Amino acid sequence: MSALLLSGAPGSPYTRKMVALLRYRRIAYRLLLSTTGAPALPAAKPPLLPTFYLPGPDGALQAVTDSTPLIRRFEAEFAGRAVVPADPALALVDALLEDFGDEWLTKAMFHYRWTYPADIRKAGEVLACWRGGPHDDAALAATADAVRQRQIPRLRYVGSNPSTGPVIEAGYQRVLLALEDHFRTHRFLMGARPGASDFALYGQLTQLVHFDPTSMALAAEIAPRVGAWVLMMEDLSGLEPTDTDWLNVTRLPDSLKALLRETGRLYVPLLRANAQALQAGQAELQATIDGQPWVQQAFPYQGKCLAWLRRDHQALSAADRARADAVLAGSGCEALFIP
Ligand SMILES: N[C@@H](CCC(=O)N[C@@H](CS)C(=O)NCC(=O)O)C(=O)O
Repeated sequence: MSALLLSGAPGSPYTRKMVALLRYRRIAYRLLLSTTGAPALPAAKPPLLPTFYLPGPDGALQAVTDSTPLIRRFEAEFAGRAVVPADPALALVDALLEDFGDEWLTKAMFHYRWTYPADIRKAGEVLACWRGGPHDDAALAATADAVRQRQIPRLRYVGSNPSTGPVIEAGYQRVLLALEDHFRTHRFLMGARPGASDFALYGQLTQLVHFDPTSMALAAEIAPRVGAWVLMMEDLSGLEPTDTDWLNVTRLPDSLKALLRETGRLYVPLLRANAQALQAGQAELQATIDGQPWVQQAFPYQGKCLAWLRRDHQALSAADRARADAVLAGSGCEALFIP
């Protein structure tokens, strides 16, 4: 098969997630940093990064987005070096943490980047450099301003505001500490080899831990192992994983359980309130997260995330589901599977 074609950007956590995954899986790829000059490529709807251009049933290229189902598609299409754990109960835990990384940790990324002056300044300029060709100073200043003016008002879509900011930041710090603790004894979230959740958290943390100054300074202070892990995740092409490298789901380390507790504490109430709002046809969801009122636009996409997780939980055999439920009990995540 010829190299997979995708477009993306270094400042896009989901692009970083997928490029690192392709490297680890030794799937040849070509990354387009810009699609200008490639007019033959179809456009993704909605236009999200990364976009993959994959042959459809008629052989013509189709624009495909959404890292989570793409990872499963590539698991089926390319053999070996799987990122979905072999044990279905552990695979559910991995999928849950993947979603927490993709959908919750991205709130921290967006919040830090577009809240603090130093972060706004840097992201405006650097993201602008990645748009189009080289910029002279005036063009860079103008593009940086346009990027900022587009992104800052979008803070409300992720639910970041002065009352939720402290909840987002305290959550980010606890996640860093749980990861730091985990990396005292394990190389990856899923054991001695990475799972889909490793790549999801990695994607967001490329930005939080190594790009945006405020969240980066915090990580440097309290989580050196996390900083090292992020840089290592970038290229795992030389790792030789074996079947026994996965964690044993019946003996999950407390550090991983701490991450599940964060998922239950922060993300699960959001997913449930979002599902209720969507069901009632309401444009806004209202939740209480960590004791704070949380109001944001309801997201059909996160309704889909919840449906995928419920489908995966439902698809487990009774014995596997019992093992998964035993691990999730008391984390707050069990509430996801109660309709
Ligand atoms: N669920 C998607 C999310 C992708 C996504 O949200 N990408 C961001 C950039 S990191 C994007 O393209 N946002 C649209 C925009 O900025 O206009 C995935 O997993 O790939």
